Amino acid sequence: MDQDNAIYVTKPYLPPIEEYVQYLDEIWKNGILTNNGPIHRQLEKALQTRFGWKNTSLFTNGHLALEAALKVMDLKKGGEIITTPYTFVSTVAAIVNQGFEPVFCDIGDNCTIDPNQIEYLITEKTVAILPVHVYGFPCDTERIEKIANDHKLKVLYDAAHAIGVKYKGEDISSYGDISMFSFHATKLFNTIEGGALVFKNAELKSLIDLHKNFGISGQESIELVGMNAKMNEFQAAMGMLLLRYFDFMIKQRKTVYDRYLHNLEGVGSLEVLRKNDDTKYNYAYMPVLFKTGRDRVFSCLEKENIFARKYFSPSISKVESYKRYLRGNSLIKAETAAEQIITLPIYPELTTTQVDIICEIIIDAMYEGGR
Ligand code: T4K
Repeated sequence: MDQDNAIYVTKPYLPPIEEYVQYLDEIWKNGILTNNGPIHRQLEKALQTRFGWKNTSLFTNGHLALEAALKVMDLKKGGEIITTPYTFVSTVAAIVNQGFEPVFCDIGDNCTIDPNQIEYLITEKTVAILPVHVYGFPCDTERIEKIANDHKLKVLYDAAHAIGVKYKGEDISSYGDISMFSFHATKLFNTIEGGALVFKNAELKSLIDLHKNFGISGQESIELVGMNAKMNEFQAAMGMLLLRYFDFMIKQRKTVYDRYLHNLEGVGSLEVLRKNDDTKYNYAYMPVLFKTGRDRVFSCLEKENIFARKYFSPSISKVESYKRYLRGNSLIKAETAAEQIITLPIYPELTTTQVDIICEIIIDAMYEGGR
């Protein structure tokens, strides 16, 4: 690939510009740019209808949505939250920023948190579990729910990657107390930046909405110490449009995903990570573990202007600022996966020819290293 045709790990799908301009016209007419405007309200409803989401609140990004969730869950400050180190740093930063202690639990199948390890980490200070449906692969939600019920813990799912995923016939948001979805430009469904909380308890709706708007409940009333985390109308307009294209985007991604599987399955010393059974997947990422030679493959791709990523490397347990939270339990699976992972390019416009070229480079790089 020459530089002009470089391929990145993702490329946002953009709707026809004329369709966005129609929304711009509407925004210009309304004169409302943000603060729970009409398009924001439309998108909240449209997402609920499309995905069967229960109570929903939109945010300007996924990270602030996570922080807001931690604020409203009525958790004892300073408490411990069991989470995974195999995630984007946002997950753990949210825990620390909100005054809790992250406790890292190793991963199991599909790089999601290992329920077998969770119970060993529970102490009298544990207040919640924050698992991540990493790459859109559902966690073992049933085991996690049982542990949470047995120990009276809350469950907040980081579902940043999991929009549109169904597990055992249910939308992924139906598991846990609250789920956070990210609509960042790099996600399969984007609102430029953006995110949402979806939650079981309807009473939380007004509290969450207060928190994301400084705690303001009226012109002269401020009910609590809040934040500013509202989605604006330009973001919401992008979301309304991309909802029209959601099925198309998934279909295109599936074609790319299937081509990778066809080309890479059975190639020695690599493992294409797969969804668990009972999952209707969204093809959010194309994660591959290279048991040997990961960095050689990565740099061979880079030389050809193919910019894959090592999501999620390093394991957060290896990051200096977070090492103080280590408890001495083994995180070997997370740390090994972080050293072996490459997330390959996947997005609707990627062609099967491009996938074939990427796979050829990968296989050649592996042969060079003697496989
Ligand atoms: N929890 C989890 C598990 C998450 O993965 C994330 C975010 C969050 C929480 C927090 O949600 P948000 O607050 O972000 O809504 C990216 C994203 O910024 C981040 O949203 C995402 N996870 C993370 C996995 O990936 P970077 O630093 O890798 O992004 P960047 O700018 O290097 O972009 C990657 C590639 O995408 C670029 O090489 C080119 C392409 N790209 C990127 C942008 C921004 C485009 O083609 N167009 C674009 O507009 O973090």
